[in-house]
Amino acid sequence: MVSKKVLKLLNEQVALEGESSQIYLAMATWADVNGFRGTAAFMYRQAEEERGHMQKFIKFINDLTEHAEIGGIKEPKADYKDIEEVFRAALEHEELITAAIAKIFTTARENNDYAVTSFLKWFIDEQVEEEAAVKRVLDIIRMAGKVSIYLADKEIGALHGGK
Ligand code: OFO
Repeated sequence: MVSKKVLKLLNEQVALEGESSQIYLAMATWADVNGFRGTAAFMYRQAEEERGHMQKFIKFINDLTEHAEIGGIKEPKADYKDIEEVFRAALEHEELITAAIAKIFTTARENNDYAVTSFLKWFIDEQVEEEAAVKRVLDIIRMAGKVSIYLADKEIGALHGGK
C-alpha cells in the first residue's frame, strides 16, 4: 500500500506528464506552420513520448490498486519568437519535471514506498537523457548562429573585394 502523500504526488505527475505532452505538441505545431520541419518532427516525437510517460504513471498507480486521476491540463503557450525560445522553454520545463520526480523519489524513500522508488529509477535516467538532448539542440542552434555570422562576414569581405 502506498502512502497518501506519495499517491498524491504520483497523481500530480500524471497531470504534469500530460501537460508536457501538450506543451510539446503546441511547440510542434508552431514549428510546423513556421517552416521549421526538423523542430516540428523533434517535438511531435517528444509529445508522443510524454504521453507514454503519462500512461506509465497511470498504469503504475492502478497496479498499486489505487485509482489514477486524470486531471485537467492547462492550455499551453502557442507562440514563440524563434526555435531558440522553443528549446529554452523545453529545457526549463524538463528541469521542472526532473525536480518533480526527485520530490516524489525523496518522499517515497522517507515513507518506505520502495515500489515507488524502484519505479521512478527509469524516469530519473530518462530525465538525464532528455535534458541532455535539449541542451545538444541548444548547442546546435548556438553554433548555427555563429556559422551565419561567419558566412555574413565572408559575404561582406567579398563585397569589398569586388570593388
Ligand atoms: Fe516525461 O520525460 Fe521529460 O518531461
